Amino acid sequence: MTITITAFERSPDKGMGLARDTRVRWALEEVGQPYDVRLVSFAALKKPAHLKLHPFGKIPTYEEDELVLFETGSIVLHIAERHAGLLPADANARARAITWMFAALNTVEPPILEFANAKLLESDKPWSKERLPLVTDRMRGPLTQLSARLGDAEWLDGTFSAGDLMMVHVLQRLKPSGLLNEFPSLAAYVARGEARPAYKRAFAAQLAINTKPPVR
Ligand SMILES: N[C@@H](CCC(=O)N[C@@H](CS)C(=O)NCC(=O)O)C(=O)O
Repeated sequence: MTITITAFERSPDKGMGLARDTRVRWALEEVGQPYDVRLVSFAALKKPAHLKLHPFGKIPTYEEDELVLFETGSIVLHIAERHAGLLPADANARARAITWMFAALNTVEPPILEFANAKLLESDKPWSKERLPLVTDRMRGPLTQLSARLGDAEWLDGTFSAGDLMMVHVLQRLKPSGLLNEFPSLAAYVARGEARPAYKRAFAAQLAINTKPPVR
């Protein structure tokens, strides 16, 4: 079985690990599956060859022999279902871990992305000063609730799972703003995720690409 994923040739975050290929790399590292990476330029993302793999022209994609997947939720779930290490054996615990994956992607990530976009892409707009507090408050709600649910636990539901992997990666996007520090238990949770050897390998692999001098 050969696994190939796609990643940015040059990530806008310069290798901070926020690009979503990091989630997929992390999942593959957790389950011990080797993989190849095909680097894609921004221009190539929207060209027919890439659109055949990803209808929305984004990274990452996942190819495993004949199978082609896009959407990190689907890719990480596929990896977790086929290899031991990311989902518990007990059926109910497994369903709960998958629920946390969906919670990360459907409930927590959207307001974080809205906040990040408001800061990064809209700060020059005349309405930005008024909008940013609204967007920030919309994000604080789910973060407060997530922090309350996590409490002092190490992971969201017992042992580390694909649900934690997804949640930690989603929360990492808050780090540059400093906002994660408003929620010390979430900041510690993210730090625990980042301390995992599999995460460190995934992070180092994407950093190496993003710090390589450009080919002239
Ligand atoms: N929901 C998708 C989002 C994928 C996504 O937005 N990828 C970004 C990189 S992290 C991208 O390719 N952006 C470039 C673009 O949209 O042109 C997933 O989870 O896979």
